[in-house]
Amino acid sequence: MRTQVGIVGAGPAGLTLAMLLRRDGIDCVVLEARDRDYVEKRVRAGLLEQNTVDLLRELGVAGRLDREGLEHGGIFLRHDGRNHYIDMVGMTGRHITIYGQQEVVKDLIEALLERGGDVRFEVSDVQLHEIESAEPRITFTHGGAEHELVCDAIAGCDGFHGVSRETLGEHLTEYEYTYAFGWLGILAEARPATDELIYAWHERGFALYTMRSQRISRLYLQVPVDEDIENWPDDRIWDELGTRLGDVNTGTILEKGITPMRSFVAEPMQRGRLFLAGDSAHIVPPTGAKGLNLAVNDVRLLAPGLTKLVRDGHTDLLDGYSAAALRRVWRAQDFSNYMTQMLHDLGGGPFERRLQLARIEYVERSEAAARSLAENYVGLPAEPDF
Ligand code: RFL
Ligand code: PHB
Repeated sequence: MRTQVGIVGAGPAGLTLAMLLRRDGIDCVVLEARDRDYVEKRVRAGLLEQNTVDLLRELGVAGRLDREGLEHGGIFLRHDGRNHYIDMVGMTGRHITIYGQQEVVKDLIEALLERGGDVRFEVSDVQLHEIESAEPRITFTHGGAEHELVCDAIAGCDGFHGVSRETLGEHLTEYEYTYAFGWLGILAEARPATDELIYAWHERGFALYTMRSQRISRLYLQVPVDEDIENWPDDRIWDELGTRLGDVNTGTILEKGITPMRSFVAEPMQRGRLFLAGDSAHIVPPTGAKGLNLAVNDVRLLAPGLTKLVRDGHTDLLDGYSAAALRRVWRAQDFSNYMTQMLHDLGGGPFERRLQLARIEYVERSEAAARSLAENYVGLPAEPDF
């Protein structure tokens, strides 16, 4: 088999890239390890930056997002039993939108297939070969048979546990920071008791109140990284959320799980004809809500370079891909780390906790501090402006 761009992974990065390339008339094949149903139901992120929403609109896949997405103007910071509103639209003119990542994925898959896109689900044994040549290849198993896909370039959009980063091995420099805590997240059939997200500092640890619709709430609790979900029957979860967040509407818990927190960057995000995008190259802790947005930004930068390579063999745009993408990745790393360090119990004792409160109060009192948080949270303008 032959295609112009082989894309490994049908998450937000791989699917958005496929849409961008198809718009330019470039052939691509998306190879995904999981089945379609699994990919469309995987509950993860929910917060889209204005840049992300704008790109999905530009691609003509935002019909349902525009109808069902919840547009937000800011967030509440909570501590000592009080909520303080940060008016982000007022300070930046930009919105954020709540719309589940799995809904984005569903919409992208539907649009891609409708437009004649080629997505193969349930592939296994994916291996990348000769990435430094002009004809890199992907071998994989699908439907019980072995296949080979010859490409002009490969996009490694296969997430943190994929094979693409592994293929680059010793050529990468990896930066990593792990945290002693994770997030216990639930999805619940309950009307959100707040109209804006609440990020809560509490002496028992961080909590976040977010939502998916007028009927579905999503809530998170900071827990130790090695915590067993078995220790958290539903009643305990609701009690703890009530303690940390104040007014919480309870309901049936539809899903629960614990996610470890990690900061990670692999550099450079390219070698030869293999280009990494999204979680395969970087992970941020979810406190800044940046992961999916970074994945989409990567492919927004990558697509024009791939198009130029395929059309006229020039690599000049691609040569600058990693540096351009990493600029935003490191900005987001810093912001996500700042939000995480400000709001979680880091285990450093009372002095550290008082410093955190001083930092939060600074954001509440100083417009300069609030504006800095706001412009990072809603997403800095898309390259090349930033
Ligand atoms: P994905 O979504 O992991 O997709 C990678 C795809 O590749 C497939 N795959 C393979 N396919 C073929 N062969 C292989 N060998 C393969 N290995 C893996 C996988 O099955 C998968 O389908 O990566 P992508 O596209 O880079 O997207 C990144 C985002 O998923 C991620 O950054 C966000 O979910 C992070 N995140 C958040 N991001 C935000 O922007 N806003 C948020 O509010 C937000 N909240 C969150 C989050 C992540 C969370 N968890 C569970 C990690 C909240 C949580 C709790
Ligand atoms: C979510 O809605 O799942 C969400 C929102 C904001 C975050 C993290 C997760 O910072």
